[in-house]
Amino acid sequence: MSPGDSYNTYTVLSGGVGGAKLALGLDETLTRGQLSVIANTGDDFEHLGLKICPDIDTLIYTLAGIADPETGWGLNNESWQFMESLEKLGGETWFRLGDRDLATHLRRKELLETGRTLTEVTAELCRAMGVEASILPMSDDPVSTRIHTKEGALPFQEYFVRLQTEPVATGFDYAGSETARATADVLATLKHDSLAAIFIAPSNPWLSIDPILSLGDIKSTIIDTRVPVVAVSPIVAGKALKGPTAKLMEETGLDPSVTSIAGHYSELVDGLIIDEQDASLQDEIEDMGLRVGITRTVMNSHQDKVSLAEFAIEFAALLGGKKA
Ligand code: FO1
Repeated sequence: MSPGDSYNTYTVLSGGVGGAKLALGLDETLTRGQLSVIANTGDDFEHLGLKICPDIDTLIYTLAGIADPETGWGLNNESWQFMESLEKLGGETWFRLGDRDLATHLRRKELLETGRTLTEVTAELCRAMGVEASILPMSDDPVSTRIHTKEGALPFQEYFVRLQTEPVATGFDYAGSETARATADVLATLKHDSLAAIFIAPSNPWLSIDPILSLGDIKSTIIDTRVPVVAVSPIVAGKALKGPTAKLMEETGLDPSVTSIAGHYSELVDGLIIDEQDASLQDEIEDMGLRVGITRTVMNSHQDKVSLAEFAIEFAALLGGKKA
């Protein structure tokens, strides 16, 4: 970013682990106050009397540099005494809550019970953990992602964790999204006149991004924005880097390719960033009206995350204003 640019803030829509990697790269590349992250809350659920917000916590922990590097969720150097004791007492332990992670959930519960919104509580947790970027829950109202299967509609964490994404998916819905409102902070960020670009992180489009877009105001604001909107494909060479994206695509009749991702986002984005391994599909995607950025999108090292973020910022700047 050259200094003095009036368009110098960025917003990224993100779910958990995959999206958090790009958010971290952007946070490292940008300076204080330049990045806001719109976090998916469709995975949130009440469990053991706690309000669990997995994507928010994964984003906070990742940007704070304290996330478990193996799983991407939960905390590094964790201990599991609480889970072991709960097991002995006959409690549910299929959803793993580490001893340090437990403090986050208890503190969130305590703050929510004072009447603070999820947005305010999330800002408080970010402050406590030294995260400067603003992590904005998509809504302060409940929205629950459900996966439709032959056995019926499954709540997200039942599908994702307890059943290890085994069931065959036939569709999705986001319960509550008809009445849930995007928060004022989210809409202000998306409409801010300092905004330079909107990014859609390489999270699962159906499980992590669409819940955010299911909030009417957010989708319409993104469609109407004058700034470039750029998505990073979560699929590389027909495979998802993490999670069930490719499996879900096959189960719902989609070819697990970057072309299908382009089709999913074509009404919303100006450009799609794909991995070098998918370069041969550039023309096909450009024929859909999208600009294509080609780079290494597989993020293993810290530098990978920073390089992809820098590429995304440059690519968005190239796109300039919204397509006519
Ligand atoms: N994912 C798992 O696969 N198994 C778990 O036991 C688990 C526990 C967990 C605890 C806190 C948290 O913030 C996330 C946790 N996750 C776990 C990940 C979570 O299910 C996913 O990160 C998201 O919901 C999908 O992005």
